Amino acid sequence: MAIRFIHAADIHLDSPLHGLSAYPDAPAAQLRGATRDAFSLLVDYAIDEAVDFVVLAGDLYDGTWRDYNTGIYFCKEMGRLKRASIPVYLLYGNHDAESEMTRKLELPENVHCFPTHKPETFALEGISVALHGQSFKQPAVTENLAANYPPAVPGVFNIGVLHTALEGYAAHASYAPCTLDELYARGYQYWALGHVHEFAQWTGQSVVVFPGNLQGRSIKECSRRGAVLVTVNDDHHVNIERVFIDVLRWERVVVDARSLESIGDVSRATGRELQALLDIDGHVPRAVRVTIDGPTRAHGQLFGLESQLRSEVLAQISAIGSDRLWLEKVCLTTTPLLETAHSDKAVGAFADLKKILSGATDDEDFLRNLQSELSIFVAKAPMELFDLMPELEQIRQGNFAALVDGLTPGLLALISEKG
Ligand SMILES: [Mn+2]
Repeated sequence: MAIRFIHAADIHLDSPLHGLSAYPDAPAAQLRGATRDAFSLLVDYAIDEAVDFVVLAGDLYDGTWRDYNTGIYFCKEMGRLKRASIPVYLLYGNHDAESEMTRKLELPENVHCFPTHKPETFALEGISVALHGQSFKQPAVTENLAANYPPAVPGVFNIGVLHTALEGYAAHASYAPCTLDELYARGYQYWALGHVHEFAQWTGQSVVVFPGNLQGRSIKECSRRGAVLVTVNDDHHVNIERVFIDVLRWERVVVDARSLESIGDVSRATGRELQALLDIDGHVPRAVRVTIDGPTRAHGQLFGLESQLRSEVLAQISAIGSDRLWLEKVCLTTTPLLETAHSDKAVGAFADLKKILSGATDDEDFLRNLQSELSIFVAKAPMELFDLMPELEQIRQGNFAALVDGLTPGLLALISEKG
């Protein structure tokens, strides 16, 4: 009979989600509860699928608990698995290393923890599986833990559980480093890894998997996330199925503005892209970063209208249904369409203007005139305006060269479009 188990890692229970708290319309309760809600869904899934066991490959916790509630919550979820007769194999990683966890609770007896002082093998009775693993004692484990893992047990399905950066993952702290070939050489059939938060899979002498983290926690952890359901046939053939159970998803939407002419066009195109997001897993709420990108005739109009653009995007979100979409940020990376749409004469005049503007920062008379005219205006400007226009602060500080540099691209773009 086939063996079926869930492999999850990097759950980071009760870790805060970042990036939406600055906005009053952010879903505070959903953000606070997301890592727990996703984990509870994973437990639901394990029970519904009646899997043989669950493997948690490190960073179950985000660090020591603020209070005992995190531990009590975890015991409750483990109790649900216990009543369903599902054992759990738990390994601690850098975030929940023994030395980091100042609080502790007794876990239900269906939970088997890998020790920190040496690798341990758990043999499952009845289904011919052996699990090998070693937890982190300190967060910064720099030795190759896998090198001391025991040889494969003959005739059973061997699973190595390991929290590791694996070689080549420069973006992740290089803990318990090892190479893919070293993992293959152990002779195990499956490696249940944790630490790298992006899904990855290799198939050689063993199947090696990072399931990725269960729930994205900021825009850096975007797109679908979850765990993997592993099915092992009698001949030890392994099938991996990704299970997406994140309860709030971070997404990056890039709107290509190349063929767009105005802020209205940009707004409508953004609305279409946001709507398309909900075609996949429409029930999962999204936190979205919108980037308007590309060379476009709309550049000059967009430049300086960031707050209107943000409102345009919010209006599109409201129309779609704001209970499923939240705006994390709007980024503007458009560039002007220069030179292309102009006659030679216009291009000549334009080039002259460009030269004047680029020389303006060295022209003391010009800067002096600018100062005397603008200073009067700045002296009268209400304080609230300083928040909306960072340029006013530059004027007050007498930083006119930076002011001219900052405004030049938008000015050129506006003029080029009028031409
Ligand atoms: Mn982690």
